[in-house]
Amino acid sequence: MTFHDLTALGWSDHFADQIDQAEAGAPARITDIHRDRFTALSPDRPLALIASESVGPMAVGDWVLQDGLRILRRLTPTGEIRRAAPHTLLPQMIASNVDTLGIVTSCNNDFNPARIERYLAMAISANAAPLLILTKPDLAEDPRDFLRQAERISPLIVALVINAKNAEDVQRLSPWCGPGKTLALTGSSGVGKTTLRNALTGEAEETGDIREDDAKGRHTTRARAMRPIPGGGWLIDTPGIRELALTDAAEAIDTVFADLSDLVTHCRFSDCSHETEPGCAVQAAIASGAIDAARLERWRKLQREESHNSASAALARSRDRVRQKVYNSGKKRGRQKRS
Ligand SMILES: Nc1nc2c(ncn2[C@@H]2O[C@H](COP(=O)(O)OP(=O)(O)OP(=O)(O)O)[C@@H](O)[C@H]2O)c(=O)[nH]1
Ligand SMILES: [Mg+2]
Repeated sequence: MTFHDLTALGWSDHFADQIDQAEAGAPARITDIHRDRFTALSPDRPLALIASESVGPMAVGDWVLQDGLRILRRLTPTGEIRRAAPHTLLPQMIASNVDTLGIVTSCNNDFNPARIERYLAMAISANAAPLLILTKPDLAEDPRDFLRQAERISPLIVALVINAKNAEDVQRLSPWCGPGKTLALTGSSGVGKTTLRNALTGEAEETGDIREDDAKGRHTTRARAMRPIPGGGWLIDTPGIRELALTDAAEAIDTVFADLSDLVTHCRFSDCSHETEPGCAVQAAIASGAIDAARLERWRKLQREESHNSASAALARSRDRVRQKVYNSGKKRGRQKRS
Protein backbone atom coordinates (compact mmCIF):
# COMPACT_ATOMS: atom_id res chain seq x y z
CA MET A 1 0.00 0.00 0.00
CA THR A 2 1.24 3.50 -0.76
CA PHE A 3 1.17 6.15 1.93
CA HIS A 4 0.79 9.84 1.24
CA ASP A 5 1.87 12.52 3.65
CA LEU A 6 -0.55 15.39 4.25
CA THR A 7 1.10 17.71 1.72
CA ALA A 8 1.12 15.03 -0.95
CA LEU A 9 -2.61 14.58 -0.26
CA GLY A 10 -3.18 18.29 -0.98
CA TRP A 11 -3.03 19.70 2.55
CA SER A 12 -2.02 23.37 2.90
CA ASP A 13 -2.12 26.30 5.35
CA HIS A 14 -5.63 27.04 4.08
CA PHE A 15 -6.78 23.94 6.04
CA ALA A 16 -4.24 24.05 8.90
CA ASP A 17 -5.42 27.59 9.74
CA GLN A 18 -8.97 26.31 10.31
CA ILE A 19 -8.04 23.95 13.14
CA ASP A 20 -7.73 24.63 16.84
CA GLN A 21 -4.78 22.96 18.58
CA ALA A 22 -7.15 21.31 21.05
CA GLU A 23 -9.72 20.24 18.45
CA ALA A 24 -10.57 16.53 18.27
CA GLY A 25 -10.07 14.57 15.08
CA ALA A 26 -7.38 14.02 12.48
CA PRO A 27 -7.41 15.26 8.88
CA ALA A 28 -8.40 12.98 5.98
CA ARG A 29 -9.44 13.56 2.37
CA ILE A 30 -12.67 12.14 0.92
CA THR A 31 -12.15 9.95 -2.16
CA ASP A 32 -15.61 8.35 -2.64
CA ILE A 33 -19.16 8.97 -1.42
CA HIS A 34 -21.85 6.26 -1.42
CA ARG A 35 -25.01 7.82 0.05
CA ASP A 36 -24.08 8.24 3.73
CA ARG A 37 -20.83 6.25 3.60
CA PHE A 38 -17.51 7.86 2.83
CA THR A 39 -14.11 6.54 1.84
CA ALA A 40 -11.21 8.76 2.80
CA LEU A 41 -7.42 8.76 2.89
CA SER A 42 -5.43 9.83 5.90
CA PRO A 43 -1.62 9.93 5.72
CA ASP A 44 -1.33 6.48 7.25
CA ARG A 45 -4.37 4.53 6.02
CA PRO A 46 -7.57 4.40 4.00
CA LEU A 47 -10.72 4.93 6.07
CA ALA A 48 -14.40 3.97 5.87
CA LEU A 49 -16.40 6.72 7.58
CA ILE A 50 -19.91 7.87 8.34
CA ALA A 51 -20.81 11.49 8.97
CA SER A 52 -22.01 12.82 12.30
CA GLU A 53 -25.36 14.61 12.01
CA SER A 54 -24.12 18.19 11.97
CA VAL A 55 -21.62 17.84 9.13
CA GLY A 56 -23.84 18.83 6.15
CA PRO A 57 -23.27 18.15 2.45
CA MET A 58 -19.83 16.98 1.31
CA ALA A 59 -18.04 16.33 -1.96
CA VAL A 60 -15.23 14.14 -3.22
CA GLY A 61 -11.99 16.05 -2.64
CA ASP A 62 -13.13 17.51 0.70
CA TRP A 63 -10.84 17.68 3.72
CA VAL A 64 -12.49 16.60 6.97
CA LEU A 65 -11.59 15.98 10.60
CA GLN A 66 -12.42 12.41 11.64
CA ASP A 67 -12.02 10.04 14.60
CA GLY A 68 -11.48 6.82 12.65
CA LEU A 69 -15.22 6.09 12.43
CA ARG A 70 -17.07 9.35 12.00
CA ILE A 71 -16.53 12.62 10.15
CA LEU A 72 -16.58 15.29 12.85
CA ARG A 73 -16.24 18.40 10.72
CA ARG A 74 -15.84 19.43 7.10
CA LEU A 75 -13.06 21.96 6.55
CA THR A 76 -13.94 24.89 4.29
CA PRO A 77 -12.59 24.01 0.84
CA THR A 78 -10.54 26.29 -1.43
CA GLY A 79 -13.48 26.07 -3.82
CA GLU A 80 -16.41 23.90 -4.89
CA ILE A 81 -17.22 22.66 -8.40
CA ARG A 82 -20.97 23.27 -8.34
CA ARG A 83 -23.92 23.16 -10.69
CA ALA A 84 -27.69 23.63 -10.49
CA ALA A 85 -29.09 20.10 -10.12
CA PRO A 86 -31.44 18.95 -12.89
CA HIS A 87 -35.17 19.52 -12.04
CA THR A 88 -34.70 21.08 -8.56
CA LEU A 89 -32.07 23.66 -9.70
CA LEU A 90 -30.62 23.47 -6.18
CA PRO A 91 -26.83 23.82 -5.92
CA GLN A 92 -25.17 20.42 -6.20
CA MET A 93 -21.51 19.88 -5.37
CA ILE A 94 -19.49 17.81 -7.82
CA ALA A 95 -16.01 18.05 -6.27
CA SER A 96 -14.00 20.34 -4.02
CA ASN A 97 -10.43 21.52 -3.52
CA VAL A 98 -9.71 21.21 -7.24
CA ASP A 99 -6.60 23.00 -8.58
CA THR A 100 -7.31 22.41 -12.27
CA LEU A 101 -10.65 21.62 -13.87
CA GLY A 102 -10.08 19.64 -17.06
CA ILE A 103 -13.00 20.55 -19.31
CA VAL A 104 -13.08 17.58 -21.66
CA THR A 105 -14.71 17.79 -25.08
CA SER A 106 -13.97 15.99 -28.34
CA CYS A 107 -13.04 17.01 -31.86
CA ASN A 108 -16.57 16.08 -33.03
CA ASN A 109 -20.22 17.16 -32.53
CA ASP A 110 -19.73 17.49 -28.79
CA PHE A 111 -17.62 20.63 -29.34
CA ASN A 112 -19.83 23.63 -28.52
CA PRO A 113 -18.57 27.12 -27.55
CA ALA A 114 -21.70 27.98 -25.49
CA ARG A 115 -21.22 24.83 -23.45
CA ILE A 116 -17.49 25.47 -22.98
CA GLU A 117 -18.30 28.97 -21.67
CA ARG A 118 -20.51 27.37 -18.99
CA TYR A 119 -17.76 25.01 -17.91
CA LEU A 120 -15.29 27.93 -17.79
CA ALA A 121 -17.61 29.79 -15.41
CA MET A 122 -17.98 26.62 -13.32
CA ALA A 123 -14.17 26.38 -12.98
CA ILE A 124 -13.74 30.05 -12.13
CA SER A 125 -16.43 30.05 -9.44
CA ALA A 126 -14.59 27.07 -7.86
CA ASN A 127 -11.21 28.88 -7.85
CA ALA A 128 -9.91 26.17 -10.21
CA ALA A 129 -7.79 26.88 -13.27
CA PRO A 130 -9.69 25.80 -16.40
CA LEU A 131 -7.89 23.54 -18.89
CA LEU A 132 -9.69 22.59 -22.09
CA ILE A 133 -8.85 19.06 -23.23
CA LEU A 134 -9.86 18.25 -26.81
CA THR A 135 -9.92 14.47 -27.26
CA LYS A 136 -10.34 12.21 -30.31
CA PRO A 137 -8.06 14.14 -32.69
CA ASP A 138 -7.32 10.77 -34.33
CA LEU A 139 -10.94 10.61 -35.54
CA ALA A 140 -11.15 14.20 -36.86
CA GLU A 141 -10.21 15.47 -40.29
CA ASP A 142 -8.67 18.69 -38.98
CA PRO A 143 -8.23 18.71 -35.15
CA ARG A 144 -6.32 22.01 -35.33
CA ASP A 145 -9.52 23.69 -36.48
CA PHE A 146 -11.15 22.74 -33.12
CA LEU A 147 -8.15 24.17 -31.29
CA ARG A 148 -8.42 27.43 -33.26
CA GLN A 149 -12.16 27.68 -32.48
CA ALA A 150 -11.48 26.93 -28.80
CA GLU A 151 -8.85 29.64 -28.50
CA ARG A 152 -11.32 32.19 -29.87
CA ILE A 153 -13.86 31.45 -27.09
CA SER A 154 -12.14 33.38 -24.31
CA PRO A 155 -8.73 34.76 -23.40
CA LEU A 156 -8.97 32.45 -20.36
CA ILE A 157 -8.70 29.34 -22.52
CA VAL A 158 -5.67 27.10 -22.21
CA ALA A 159 -6.34 24.22 -24.60
CA LEU A 160 -4.63 20.94 -25.45
CA VAL A 161 -5.47 18.41 -28.15
CA ILE A 162 -4.91 14.93 -26.71
CA ASN A 163 -5.55 11.42 -27.97
CA ALA A 164 -6.81 9.88 -24.73
CA LYS A 165 -6.13 6.39 -26.03
CA ASN A 166 -2.44 7.15 -26.49
CA ALA A 167 -0.65 6.90 -23.12
CA GLU A 168 2.33 8.95 -24.30
CA ASP A 169 0.10 11.78 -25.50
CA VAL A 170 -1.79 11.79 -22.16
CA GLN A 171 1.54 12.43 -20.39
CA ARG A 172 1.29 15.98 -21.77
CA LEU A 173 -1.08 16.58 -18.83
CA SER A 174 1.81 16.13 -16.38
CA PRO A 175 2.36 19.91 -15.81
CA TRP A 176 -1.13 19.93 -14.21
CA CYS A 177 -0.37 16.89 -12.03
CA GLY A 178 2.25 16.45 -9.28
CA PRO A 179 2.42 16.01 -5.50
CA GLY A 180 -0.52 17.66 -3.75
CA LYS A 181 -2.19 18.84 -6.97
CA THR A 182 -5.76 17.87 -7.85
CA LEU A 183 -6.97 17.64 -11.44
CA ALA A 184 -10.71 16.97 -11.93
CA LEU A 185 -12.28 16.00 -15.25
CA THR A 186 -15.73 17.12 -16.35
CA GLY A 187 -17.71 17.23 -19.59
CA SER A 188 -20.40 15.35 -21.54
CA SER A 189 -20.70 11.58 -21.47
CA GLY A 190 -18.45 9.80 -23.94
CA VAL A 191 -15.78 12.49 -24.35
CA GLY A 192 -13.04 10.32 -22.81
CA LYS A 193 -12.80 11.36 -19.14
CA THR A 194 -12.38 7.81 -17.87
CA THR A 195 -10.04 6.93 -20.75
CA LEU A 196 -7.81 9.82 -19.57
CA ARG A 197 -8.22 8.68 -15.96
CA ASN A 198 -7.07 5.16 -16.81
CA ALA A 199 -4.04 6.48 -18.69
CA LEU A 200 -3.09 8.80 -15.80
CA THR A 201 -3.74 6.49 -12.85
CA GLY A 202 -3.03 3.06 -14.35
CA GLU A 203 -6.54 1.82 -13.48
CA ALA A 204 -8.78 -0.17 -15.81
CA GLU A 205 -12.16 1.48 -15.14
CA GLU A 206 -14.99 0.81 -17.57
CA THR A 207 -15.30 3.11 -20.58
CA GLY A 208 -18.22 3.10 -23.05
CA ASP A 209 -18.77 3.55 -26.78
CA ILE A 210 -20.61 6.59 -28.09
CA ARG A 211 -23.52 6.70 -30.58
CA GLU A 212 -22.24 7.14 -34.12
CA ASP A 213 -24.94 9.59 -35.28
CA ASP A 214 -24.60 12.35 -32.65
CA ALA A 215 -21.42 11.41 -30.70
CA LYS A 216 -23.38 11.13 -27.43
CA GLY A 217 -22.05 8.78 -24.74
CA ARG A 218 -23.93 6.25 -22.60
CA HIS A 219 -23.20 7.58 -19.09
CA THR A 220 -20.80 4.78 -18.27
CA THR A 221 -19.25 6.34 -15.13
CA ARG A 222 -21.80 6.49 -12.31
CA ALA A 223 -19.85 7.82 -9.34
CA ARG A 224 -17.29 10.51 -8.63
CA ALA A 225 -13.95 9.21 -7.44
CA MET A 226 -10.56 10.65 -6.49
CA ARG A 227 -7.57 8.44 -7.33
CA PRO A 228 -3.78 8.81 -7.02
CA ILE A 229 -1.64 9.51 -10.06
CA PRO A 230 1.54 7.38 -9.74
CA GLY A 231 3.89 10.33 -10.46
CA GLY A 232 2.13 12.42 -7.78
CA GLY A 233 -1.18 14.23 -7.53
CA TRP A 234 -4.86 13.31 -7.68
CA LEU A 235 -7.36 12.72 -10.42
CA ILE A 236 -11.10 13.20 -9.89
CA ASP A 237 -13.25 11.45 -12.50
CA THR A 238 -16.93 12.42 -12.69
CA PRO A 239 -20.03 11.12 -14.50
CA GLY A 240 -20.90 12.87 -17.79
CA ILE A 241 -23.16 15.92 -17.52
CA ARG A 242 -26.24 16.08 -19.79
CA GLU A 243 -26.89 19.80 -19.57
CA LEU A 244 -24.83 22.07 -17.36
CA ALA A 245 -26.93 24.66 -15.52
CA LEU A 246 -25.10 27.17 -13.32
CA THR A 247 -26.06 28.61 -9.97
CA ASP A 248 -24.38 31.19 -7.71
CA ALA A 249 -21.96 31.96 -10.54
CA ALA A 250 -22.83 35.52 -11.64
CA GLU A 251 -19.34 36.90 -11.02
CA ALA A 252 -17.66 33.96 -12.72
CA ILE A 253 -19.86 34.44 -15.81
CA ASP A 254 -18.80 38.09 -15.98
CA THR A 255 -15.16 36.98 -15.74
CA VAL A 256 -15.60 34.61 -18.71
CA PHE A 257 -17.08 37.52 -20.67
CA ALA A 258 -14.79 40.14 -19.09
CA ASP A 259 -14.45 42.16 -22.33
CA LEU A 260 -18.26 42.51 -22.56
CA SER A 261 -18.78 43.23 -18.86
CA ASP A 262 -16.12 45.99 -19.13
CA LEU A 263 -17.78 47.39 -22.21
CA VAL A 264 -21.18 47.90 -20.55
CA THR A 265 -19.62 50.31 -18.06
CA HIS A 266 -19.11 52.67 -21.03
CA CYS A 267 -22.82 52.85 -21.98
CA ARG A 268 -24.43 56.27 -21.47
CA PHE A 269 -27.24 54.85 -19.27
CA SER A 270 -26.38 52.63 -16.32
CA ASP A 271 -29.54 50.56 -16.88
CA CYS A 272 -28.87 50.21 -20.63
CA SER A 273 -30.47 47.07 -22.08
CA HIS A 274 -28.02 47.14 -25.02
CA GLU A 275 -30.86 47.08 -27.52
CA THR A 276 -32.02 50.47 -28.79
CA GLU A 277 -30.70 53.05 -26.29
CA PRO A 278 -28.55 55.92 -27.60
CA GLY A 279 -24.93 55.91 -26.44
CA CYS A 280 -24.86 52.11 -26.07
CA ALA A 281 -21.21 50.99 -26.11
CA VAL A 282 -22.20 47.38 -26.82
CA GLN A 283 -24.25 48.17 -29.94
CA ALA A 284 -21.41 50.44 -31.13
CA ALA A 285 -18.91 47.61 -30.67
CA ILE A 286 -21.15 45.21 -32.61
CA ALA A 287 -21.56 47.77 -35.43
CA SER A 288 -17.79 48.26 -35.68
CA GLY A 289 -17.23 44.49 -35.69
CA ALA A 290 -15.22 44.66 -32.44
CA ILE A 291 -17.47 42.07 -30.79
CA ASP A 292 -19.58 39.18 -32.02
CA ALA A 293 -23.37 39.59 -31.65
CA ALA A 294 -23.83 35.83 -31.10
CA ARG A 295 -21.36 35.90 -28.20
CA LEU A 296 -23.19 38.85 -26.64
CA GLU A 297 -26.45 36.88 -26.89
CA ARG A 298 -24.80 33.85 -25.23
CA TRP A 299 -23.58 36.04 -22.35
CA ARG A 300 -27.00 37.56 -21.78
CA LYS A 301 -28.74 34.17 -21.98
CA LEU A 302 -26.34 32.70 -19.44
CA GLN A 303 -26.82 35.70 -17.13
CA ARG A 304 -30.64 35.40 -17.31
CA GLU A 305 -30.53 31.68 -16.69
CA GLU A 306 -28.04 31.90 -13.82
CA SER A 307 -30.04 34.62 -12.08
CA HIS A 308 -33.22 32.51 -12.39
CA ASN A 309 -31.39 29.44 -10.97
CA SER A 310 -29.81 31.40 -8.12
CA ALA A 311 -33.16 33.00 -7.23
CA SER A 312 -34.81 29.54 -7.14
CA ALA A 313 -31.99 28.28 -4.89
CA ALA A 314 -32.33 31.31 -2.58
CA LEU A 315 -36.11 30.74 -2.35
CA ALA A 316 -35.60 27.04 -1.56
CA ARG A 317 -33.04 27.94 1.13
CA SER A 318 -35.42 30.42 2.77
CA ARG A 319 -38.27 27.84 2.63
CA ASP A 320 -35.93 25.36 4.31
CA ARG A 321 -35.12 27.88 7.05
CA VAL A 322 -38.85 28.47 7.70
CA ARG A 323 -39.51 24.69 7.77
CA GLN A 324 -36.60 24.21 10.19
CA LYS A 325 -37.96 26.98 12.48
CA VAL A 326 -41.45 25.43 12.49
CA TYR A 327 -39.90 22.01 13.19
CA ASN A 328 -37.68 23.36 16.00
CA SER A 329 -40.54 25.27 17.65
CA GLY A 330 -42.71 22.10 17.41
CA LYS A 331 -39.96 20.12 19.15
CA LYS A 332 -39.68 22.82 21.84
CA ARG A 333 -43.47 22.81 22.45
CA GLY A 334 -43.35 18.98 22.68
CA ARG A 335 -40.62 19.19 25.33
CA GLN A 336 -42.54 21.86 27.32
CA LYS A 337 -45.72 19.72 27.33
CA ARG A 338 -43.81 16.68 28.57
CA SER A 339 -42.11 18.58 31.40
N1 LIG B 1 -10.28 7.30 -30.96
C1 LIG B 1 -10.41 7.81 -29.75
N2 LIG B 1 -11.33 7.31 -28.92
C2 LIG B 1 -11.44 7.84 -27.67
C3 LIG B 1 -10.61 8.91 -27.24
N3 LIG B 1 -10.96 9.21 -25.97
C4 LIG B 1 -11.95 8.36 -25.64
N4 LIG B 1 -12.24 7.53 -26.65
C5 LIG B 1 -13.31 6.51 -26.68
O1 LIG B 1 -14.53 7.17 -26.41
C6 LIG B 1 -15.42 6.32 -25.69
C7 LIG B 1 -15.92 7.01 -24.44
O2 LIG B 1 -14.83 7.15 -23.52
P1 LIG B 1 -15.04 7.22 -21.93
O3 LIG B 1 -13.68 7.40 -21.38
O4 LIG B 1 -15.88 6.12 -21.43
O5 LIG B 1 -15.87 8.57 -21.83
P2 LIG B 1 -16.38 9.31 -20.48
O6 LIG B 1 -16.19 10.76 -20.73
O7 LIG B 1 -15.73 8.73 -19.30
O8 LIG B 1 -17.94 8.97 -20.51
P3 LIG B 1 -18.98 8.82 -19.25
O9 LIG B 1 -18.36 7.98 -18.20
O10 LIG B 1 -20.19 8.20 -19.87
O11 LIG B 1 -19.24 10.24 -18.78
C8 LIG B 1 -14.64 5.03 -25.43
O12 LIG B 1 -15.00 4.11 -26.43
C9 LIG B 1 -13.19 5.45 -25.59
O13 LIG B 1 -12.35 4.40 -26.01
C10 LIG B 1 -9.64 9.43 -28.16
O14 LIG B 1 -8.90 10.38 -27.89
N5 LIG B 1 -9.58 8.83 -29.39
MG1 LIG C 1 -16.46 7.90 -17.62
